[in-house]
Amino acid sequence: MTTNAAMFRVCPRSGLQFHKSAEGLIKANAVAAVVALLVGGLLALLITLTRWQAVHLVGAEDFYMYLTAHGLDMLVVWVIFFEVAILYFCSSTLLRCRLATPRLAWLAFALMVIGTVTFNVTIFTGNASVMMTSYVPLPGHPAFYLGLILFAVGALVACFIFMGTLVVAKAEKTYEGSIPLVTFGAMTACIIAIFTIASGAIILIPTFLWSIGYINHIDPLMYRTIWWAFGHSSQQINVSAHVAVWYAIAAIVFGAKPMSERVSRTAFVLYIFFLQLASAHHLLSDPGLSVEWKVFNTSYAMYLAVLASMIHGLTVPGAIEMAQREKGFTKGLFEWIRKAPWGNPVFSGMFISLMGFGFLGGISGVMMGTEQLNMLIHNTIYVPGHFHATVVIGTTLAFMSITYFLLPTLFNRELILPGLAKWQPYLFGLGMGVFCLAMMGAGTLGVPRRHWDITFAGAALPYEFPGSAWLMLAITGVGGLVAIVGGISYILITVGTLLFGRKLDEGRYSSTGTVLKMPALVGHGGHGGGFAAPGTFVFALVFLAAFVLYYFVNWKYLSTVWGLS
Ligand code: HEM
Ligand SMILES: [Cu+2]
Repeated sequence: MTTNAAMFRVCPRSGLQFHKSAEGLIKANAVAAVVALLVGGLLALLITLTRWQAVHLVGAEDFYMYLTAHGLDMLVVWVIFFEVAILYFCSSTLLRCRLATPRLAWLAFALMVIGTVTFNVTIFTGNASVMMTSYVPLPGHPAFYLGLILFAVGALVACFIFMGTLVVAKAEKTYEGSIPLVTFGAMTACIIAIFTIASGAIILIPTFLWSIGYINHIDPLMYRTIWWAFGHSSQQINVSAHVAVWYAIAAIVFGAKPMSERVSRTAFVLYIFFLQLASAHHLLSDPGLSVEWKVFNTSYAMYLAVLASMIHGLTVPGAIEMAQREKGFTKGLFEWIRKAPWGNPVFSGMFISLMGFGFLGGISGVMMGTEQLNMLIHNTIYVPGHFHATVVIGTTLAFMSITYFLLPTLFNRELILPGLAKWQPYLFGLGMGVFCLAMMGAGTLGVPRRHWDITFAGAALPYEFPGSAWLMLAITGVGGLVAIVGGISYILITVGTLLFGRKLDEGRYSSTGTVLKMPALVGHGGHGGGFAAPGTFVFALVFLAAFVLYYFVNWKYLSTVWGLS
């Protein structure tokens, strides 16, 4: 038992213990995230209907403006606000302790909001259609960079508050043993975030000074190299955070324990060690960097980070399989997954997130990260095809799924429209799956990314894409629309639940907290010979086969586009 002035309540439905100040902050950050998702989603609709060449909705200037805002509001604002909520939840709530310095956390929140408003206003007044990568010497208005910097400072403060809360929990002995795996995953995300934001500062502060005329030259190659130390690493934050969410959901829905705590923790540590060098995969087609540098960094370093994701991709379903088998779903290889709660969006969203991230995002990512194969798809629409599989199906859908758990526990509201909620992950995840595959198809045919008009009307050097490219773009449009319907459903359900959902008993606040008792640090064990999770093992073999096949097909394809033989 710990006693202090802080106020705690225990959620009667989940047994989670919420610290009152942390609770308000988690809610505020999550709500800000959903608002950003709404804005980004409306823009997604407009740009999707423009890339669908037969519709070609908005004009060129608006297209680049909306694309810039879409990229930032989604990948920066929605994702990072939600991650801050996750950090506070995984420290204060999971460790049953008070949040360190809640006032400072509100300041961080305010900085992030002010930053968001600043760069959005700059973009929407037509002053910074520089895409989310804002490569120099493409100029944006100083307020654009300033907005990003303010946002980043806020996020950095939030990271330190997370770390501070871990210290508080340890000092006030609110848990026994080591921190839970989910908190460990959040800590990984936080460590990476600190590195990431530092890289962002190193490049964006000089760029801001350049935009106000204080510095007269920024080397474009240096900009790109450091920008990607920031841009790539921030994706590894997302991966760590959504993997932590997968583990959390496996535990929440199935009571699943990790197959091996040690293996899972080691896999998180691999992210920390190997992600920075792997950033080189964004520079594979850049002149000025040596082949040795590119090959070394993308081979050894990148594959170790990939290994980590594959470990999580195996151990999360493996843990679910073992928990299901213990409940008696032991028939054949797959009864455990057939009888999983497919109508529960917390589970279905998480599982689609895992499969989509692995099969679509993972395999395409390794292909693109290979120096020679990168030439096939560099700067084509294949690239957004790949990363919508990672950040949208992977990260965004994982965050959506955990929301369905947070609404009744953190917000104490009963979900409205449960029928729609059942379908939401399928609409969003499967729509996105089609969208991503079709984009990758169009990219393989050479269709460029970030391009308003691939008919090249009036261009000096015309080019005709094969008819199948137009078909792919149409399928992209349709898949995108289905996903957008899924996204709108999510927003409708979450906002509607906050406003109109039936209020649930929230438990009483008191000034005493309880200690978190961890299960012993061992896996299930005791299964003797044979595989503990044979169904998952079969999934892994299918994954491997798909991987090898796809990789091989691309080498074959490369040999045909490269008329050397
Ligand atoms: C229904 C959901 C979504 C749809 C239909 C959608 C659609 C699109 C389209 C059509 C593009 C333009 C591709 C190009 O021409 O190069 C794009 C770009 C992008 N999207 Fe999405 N998107 C969705 C959700 C998201 C989410 C949730 C994120 C982040 C978490 C995201 C991040 C991005 C980024 C970073 C870009 C690239 C911006 C740039 O090139 O600077 N999108 N999206
Ligand atoms: Cu990357």
